[in-house]
Amino acid sequence: MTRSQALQELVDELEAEAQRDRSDEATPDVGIIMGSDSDLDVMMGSEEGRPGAYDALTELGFAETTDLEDPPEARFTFETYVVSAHRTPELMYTYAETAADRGLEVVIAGAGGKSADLPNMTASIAYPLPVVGVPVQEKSVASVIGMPQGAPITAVDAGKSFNAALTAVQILARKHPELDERLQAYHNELQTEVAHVSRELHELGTPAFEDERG
Ligand code: AIR
Repeated sequence: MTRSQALQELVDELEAEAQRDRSDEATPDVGIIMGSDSDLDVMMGSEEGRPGAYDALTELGFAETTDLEDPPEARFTFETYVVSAHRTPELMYTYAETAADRGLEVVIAGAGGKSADLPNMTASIAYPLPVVGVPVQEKSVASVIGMPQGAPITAVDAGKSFNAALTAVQILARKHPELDERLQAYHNELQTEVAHVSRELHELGTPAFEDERG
């Protein structure tokens, strides 16, 4: 099958980037790929729906790299691409094969449909780089997590890209104490929120609490 020129250019750019010698600080730490831009709301989060990987990473101080020649000032960064296991298998292969050489420490991969093969194939090709799989829909769960022994993937429940990002940062935090602190501070905020709600419900009683919530 012939490759489109636009696809070939992306493949060439990833391969060229893998040959470059940039510092750890200049390259993205987390790579996010999804099977289609129709996965964007689930993978990155949307105002109407649930928060996603974008929201989790930015909350933890990560910035999105869109131009490697002009990276964000933030120390920790992520990159985002659409990569389809079935429509663009060469791009998937190159993305996964070059991921470690391009400086990524962990990849978050999401796909939907019944043949959600991007996460599991990326995990196999990028191994031993860790890949966190996100089934974009319920029907994608089996194909994301169903890996044979010896070919691991870490995966979250359907649509839980926010948690996938937290897992990615947990992996990075083993090497970067700063991220460990940010994860603990995030969890502390969660605990405070629950504690406040708990006290309010208890002290107002159910009907008044419901009224207050609108
Ligand atoms: N997909 C795309 N290429 C391979 C797969 N499995 C998935 C996408 C998306 C769904 O197919 O991840 O969830 C439908 O994609 P689209 O582009 O038709 O909206």
